[in-house]
Amino acid sequence: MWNEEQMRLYIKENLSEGRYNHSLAVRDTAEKLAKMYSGNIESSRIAGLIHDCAKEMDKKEILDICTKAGMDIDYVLRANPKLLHGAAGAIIARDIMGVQDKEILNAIKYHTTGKKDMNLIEKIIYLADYIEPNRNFQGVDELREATSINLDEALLLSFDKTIEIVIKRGDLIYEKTVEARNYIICNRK
Ligand code: DGI
Ligand code: FE
Ligand code: FE
Repeated sequence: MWNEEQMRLYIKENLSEGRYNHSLAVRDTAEKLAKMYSGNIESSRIAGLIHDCAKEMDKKEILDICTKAGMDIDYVLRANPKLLHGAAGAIIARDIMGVQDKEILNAIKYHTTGKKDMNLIEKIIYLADYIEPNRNFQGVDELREATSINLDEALLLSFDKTIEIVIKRGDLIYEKTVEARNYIICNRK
């Protein structure tokens, strides 16, 4: 597997300056959350650093990579190939960077949509992506506060916010985003 420095250079080469800085901020935020919730610090840093490594590839390239890797692409994904930048990123992490750790790969794969029954590192990366210090949408401070209290409640707020945004845009909602939200409500203590 590449070391962190090689990964950092890859994303510096392949992403705009803004998204490169976002990636470093997600790495650092993921590390903080891993410390706060007793997650794996090294894995969280790596997944945070490279989660968006495929974000600036064009749609056709993203679809190509995912198709070649044997994923099936439903009508929502076909209409919104950018939803697959996490899946494509996980394939790049595996095939180019030599990452074999399933936890890291899945945290990258599901960082945009979430999924039902997420594990700790998947939650950490999803939320770190949402709340890193450069983010400044309305409600982000509430989300930061929620993240420091309860990961599941913070995730629920994030899914609700994402779904609202997608509806306002008139876009399709991906089933995994809905399942991610419903799962938390059904499994609340
Ligand atoms: O890659 P980032 O910009 O850092 O963040 P991200 O990977 O969370 O991507 C955010 C985008 O993903 C945002 O534009 C909303 C979109 N998204 C998330 N869930 C869905 C969705 N878009 C659609 N159409 N449907 C979804 O279910
Ligand atoms: Fe992303
Ligand atoms: Fe991101």
